[in-house]
Amino acid sequence: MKRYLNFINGEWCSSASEKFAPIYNPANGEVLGEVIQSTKEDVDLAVQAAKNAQKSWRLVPAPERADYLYKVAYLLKERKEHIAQILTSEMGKVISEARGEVQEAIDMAYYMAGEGRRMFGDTVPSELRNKFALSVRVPVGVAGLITPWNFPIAIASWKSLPALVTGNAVVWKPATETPMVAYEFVRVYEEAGLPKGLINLVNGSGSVVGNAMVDHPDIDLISFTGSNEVGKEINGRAGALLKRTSLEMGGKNAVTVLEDANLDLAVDGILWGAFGTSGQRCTATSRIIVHESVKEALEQKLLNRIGELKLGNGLDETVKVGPVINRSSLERIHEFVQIGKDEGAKLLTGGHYVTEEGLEFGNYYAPTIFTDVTPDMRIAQEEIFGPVASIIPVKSLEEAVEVNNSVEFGLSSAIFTADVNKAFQAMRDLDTGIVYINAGTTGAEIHLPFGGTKGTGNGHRDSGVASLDVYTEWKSIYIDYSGKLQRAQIDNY
Ligand code: UN1
Repeated sequence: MKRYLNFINGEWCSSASEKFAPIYNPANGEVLGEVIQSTKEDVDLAVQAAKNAQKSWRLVPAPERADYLYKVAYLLKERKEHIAQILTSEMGKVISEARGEVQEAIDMAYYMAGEGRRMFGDTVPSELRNKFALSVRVPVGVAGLITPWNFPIAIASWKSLPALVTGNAVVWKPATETPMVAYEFVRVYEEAGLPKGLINLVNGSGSVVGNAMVDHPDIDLISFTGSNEVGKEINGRAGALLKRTSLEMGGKNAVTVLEDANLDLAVDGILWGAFGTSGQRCTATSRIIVHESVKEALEQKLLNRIGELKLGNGLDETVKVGPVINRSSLERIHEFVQIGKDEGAKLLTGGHYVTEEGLEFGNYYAPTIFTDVTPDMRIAQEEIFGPVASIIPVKSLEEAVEVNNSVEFGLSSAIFTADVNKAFQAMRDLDTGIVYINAGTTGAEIHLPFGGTKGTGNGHRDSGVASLDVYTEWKSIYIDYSGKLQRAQIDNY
């Protein structure tokens, strides 16, 4: 059985714990390998290696640092199919989406490599004569990355690439469910020749490895994507140490369909947004806010099309919806369906496990739509992270915006309308970090900031140029060439 190890200071290594956990294929329950469960001591070693390596890395010119990122991009491109196959086996998303995800990492590598020659600072006029003022970005130090299983390579790329190009070293804890993709990504960094100690991989649980990272005095920042519960805990622990955190913690994203919308287009957007990746995206569509005059027509069109969503093993190219990640997730989704029924929502379609022949050993759930949902119901408020969406009827754009904004999260929203005035109004008023007009809630591009308002995060952004703010400090520099001591802010001294 293949064993997946840690990568510390340029070496693949085990842990003193000598404990391994099985890696499952969610499509059929097959054991794919096993992964080392690390201890706090492994985190210490990784941090030490990172701290050491960063001392010289910060002095390497950024365009030279970027050369490694170009190599990462080329290697990822070469191995795209190989990594995508592993991603589907380990995580379950369908192969076309897995390819798309690896592409997201490739794009991010090229984009961030370009940053090595930009990474703009500012030059500004000084208050005083013969004085020059500028501000530049400098690395923070050692970046601790904690990443989720639903986008095991894309999200790791959003964090590790900007961290490295700006001159930091990395200690990375991938999700326990997806260590094989993490291994593949680190192999790419290794083969790109990245100097040892700059990327360190520590596998294991959040409660041991994650906490040790958050508490470690020599990890200068934590960048985390995952559940709200864990994000809040990280925020509390890191906050007590005045440690910088960048947190991205999910959504309760809505598509709004107005009375003048192209309904077929809206249905395309809803099916892809709600059931792509089996609804396991932070950006997944889980609410459908619809003008009451087109509610029935929309429901009918959704029902006509839902049968297209063939369930199965994502390695089968004809499959549209893969399994969910594990049993406990499957059960949690089903519990939400029960809650929806108890709250009085009407089940339009789905609402059950799928155990037909060939799928009986996997974690399959039928694409599910509730209707006549009211905005205060739990199924309309809480993140389900599965293939379940709720239709909420409204009477106007204003009401739609109010419903859209009446949840604790603010990641993504979408509106379908043919009225340009309404589109602009929605663009302004939808309180989310990402807004789509006439497109679904998923599919953010890597060169734009990714993140959200309210409970979705703490104001930082992944990807896009904004992500540089997570991994750099500003240093302001004043150069006085007057030859005498000039006192700022003091008149006639
Ligand atoms: C996530 O689910 O956390 O915008 C990331 C999207 C993808 C990334 C999703 N590009 O849906």
